[in-house]
Amino acid sequence: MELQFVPNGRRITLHPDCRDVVNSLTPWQRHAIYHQVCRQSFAQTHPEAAIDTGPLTTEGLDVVRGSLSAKEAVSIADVITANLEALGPSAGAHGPVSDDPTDVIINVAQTGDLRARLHDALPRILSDETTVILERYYGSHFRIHGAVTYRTHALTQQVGSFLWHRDTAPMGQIHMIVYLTPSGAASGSTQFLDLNQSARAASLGYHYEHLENRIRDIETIFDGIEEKPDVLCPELAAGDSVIFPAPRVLHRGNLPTHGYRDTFTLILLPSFVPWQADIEDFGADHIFGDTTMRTLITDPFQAPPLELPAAARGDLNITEQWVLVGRMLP
Ligand SMILES: O=C(O)CCC(=O)C(=O)O
Ligand SMILES: [Fe+2]
Repeated sequence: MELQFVPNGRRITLHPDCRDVVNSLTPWQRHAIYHQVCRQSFAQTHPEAAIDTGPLTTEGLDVVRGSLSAKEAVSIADVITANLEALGPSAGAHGPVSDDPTDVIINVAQTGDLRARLHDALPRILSDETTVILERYYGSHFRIHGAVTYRTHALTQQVGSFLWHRDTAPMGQIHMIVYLTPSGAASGSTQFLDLNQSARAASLGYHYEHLENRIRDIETIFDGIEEKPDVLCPELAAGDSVIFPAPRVLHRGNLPTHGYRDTFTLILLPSFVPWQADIEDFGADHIFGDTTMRTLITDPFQAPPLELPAAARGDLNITEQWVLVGRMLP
């Protein structure tokens, strides 16, 4: 069945007769079809748009220097400290809230002054230069699904996102991590394998590992073969960003060895309209509030995408080869 759409202001809505068909697709297909519709529309409205050969497309990683000035980044980190201090001595301003390694990340509430500062910074983070990088990669507009602010403290044991993984998400998902404190060997960082080597690891059986199967040392996956992993770990100043398709490339965080690391991560998805349109029409609560990060079980044809009812979510076991090998589209 050919999918039908109806115009809805500056957006499109799925024709009600097609709802059942879309609900019967796997979540990856549902998001990919939406992305393809966005690409077709963007190609018509932006006939001059370049075909991308940038690092985000070829390697699955790009770095933007000075998304924020160092001064602005550090002053936002100071607001994080003040907010956590105001919550009391065990809120994580100056140390992990417990010895449990899963507590090493402090998920900072993006409220009050902090929310105002982050909201105000969005146009600088998603500058014209960065928008070009993202639109070229997507071949479409993009939207901010949500944002998270983390403070991470030094701890010897590393779990979760600090072990090699790919995120189970729509294949069009991008994470843009703005470092509010510098990244480096002692101050915390993020490591990557590029698209080719992530696909190679997938062919060797390592891709969307559950938490209990994730490893810290990616060399072991490449043990039996000649190719060796070339781990990429960009050094970033406070205010620099790293952009990567989190479901497509293997990555892991590195905790600082002392002090803390502060990051502000935007979770981006393809869109029919520019990111600003969602904020104009729907506000920013869905970005800074307590949004679900379970982006896969959202309906991209709704704006902003809301979580689907359980019955409409589909099977979350990955059987699709294009997903396993990390392609953006089928
Ligand atoms: O904290 C980090 O450096 C890793 C973050 C991560 O895994 C992600 O953004 O998907
Ligand atoms: Fe991740």
